[in-house]
Amino acid sequence: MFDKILIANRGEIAVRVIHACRELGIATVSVYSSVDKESLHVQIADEAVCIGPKEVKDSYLNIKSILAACEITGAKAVHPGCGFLAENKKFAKMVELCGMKFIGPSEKAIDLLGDKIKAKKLVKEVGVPVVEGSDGAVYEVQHAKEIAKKIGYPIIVKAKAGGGGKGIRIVFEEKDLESSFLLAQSEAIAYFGDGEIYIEKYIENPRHVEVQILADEYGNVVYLGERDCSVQRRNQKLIEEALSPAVDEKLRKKLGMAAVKVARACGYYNAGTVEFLLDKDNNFYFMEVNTRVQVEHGITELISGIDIVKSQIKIAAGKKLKIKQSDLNFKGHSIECRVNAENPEKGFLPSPGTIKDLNIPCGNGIRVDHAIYGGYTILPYYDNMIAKVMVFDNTRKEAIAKMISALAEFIVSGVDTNIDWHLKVLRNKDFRNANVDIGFLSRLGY
Ligand code: MV4
Repeated sequence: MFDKILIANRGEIAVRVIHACRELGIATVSVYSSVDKESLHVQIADEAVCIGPKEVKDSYLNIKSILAACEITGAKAVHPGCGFLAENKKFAKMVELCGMKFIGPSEKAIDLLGDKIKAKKLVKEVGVPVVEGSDGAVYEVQHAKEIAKKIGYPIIVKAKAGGGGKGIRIVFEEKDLESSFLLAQSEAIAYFGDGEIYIEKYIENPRHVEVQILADEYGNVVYLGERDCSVQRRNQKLIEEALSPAVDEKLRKKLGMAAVKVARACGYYNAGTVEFLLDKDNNFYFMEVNTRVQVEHGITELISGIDIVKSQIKIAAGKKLKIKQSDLNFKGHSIECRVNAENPEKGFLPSPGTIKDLNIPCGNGIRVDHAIYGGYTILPYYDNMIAKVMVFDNTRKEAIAKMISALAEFIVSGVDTNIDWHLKVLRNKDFRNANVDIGFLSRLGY
């Protein structure tokens, strides 16, 4: 096992990784930007190294500086958390070239799965359902029109290097295709430096259902059930649940086996998430693989009893998965609400500032992952998510009641938060009836 791990991230995920390391008896190194010294991940780590100024490109995305911090402290492995460098193949490669272990999948798997066209082709070859569309990249508007005519509108135009919803455009009629195609292309160049585009039939009002997997370096793969992340606004997830209320035992097994097949097809190891769309008739389609631990991993931990972050570390240390699929059973229902420092009445305007009064909910079946404390200043330079409130209970109905009870006790003064907004959504009739899809919040005007 590693004796020291450097965590190349900040906020609640860095704190989460530090906890896992501590439980495994591993020393921890935090990194921080010059304005981030007061952050919780810096305070609780065994050591901390400043890696640059406030701008993320010069600190949390500064590969050279992070590798230097590893060298100085003698860290044996790097956990990238989520976001920042977590899905950066160059970073994964550099960490390993410097003689350390990257806690995540191989550079090769990150590379393959980062190319959505390659990933889709491979997944299709192994017999996992994908959405009908172009056969690879489309370079000309005229070609796009021909494909769209064949598969029928609406269609969706996507960036090969995309993911998480950037560089995508939905097109309902041919007259809008040209402008959408060109917009997606220029957005893709701007965001990813790669303008390659592909086309799919647009699946209307689907659910976003994603399967958590764990795989070791010896070909053992298990799935930990799915999460339903349909309650999202402009590609930002706000409420997630595990398991999905739309998935029954039979479908769960099919989704799980499909996710495992995808992992095997690309020689995947460590933790990963295979994302699917689920249409009204419960047909599922592969979308993409997230090659990192995700923000919402905690709700899967609650229903499966598996510590995903500790598993990641053990896998990276070369240990075999101890669990088999037949050992796993998923129990109860869990929900997560992402609490952000923002004002929903002002278009979800971020609300950085200093926290004064603070009461974090607690109690039976309540878990709050966060990186805040009274007197802490939420900085305007980084993510405004301040806490993930997770609840676990026997049924979905009880979990919703528990979440309402927990959030009502969550007091944060000094900054605006979306806590009351969450309480409103939790009381919404469609949400309570699990009648949601990815358009749910936009239909409510959010
Ligand atoms: C789609 C889709 C509907 N039909 N593809 C692409 C990346 C991702 N993670 C979600 N993506 C989607 N792909 C087809 N063929 C719907 C989504 C989608 C979405 C699209 C636009 C705005 C918000 C969205 C939220 C979830 C899923």
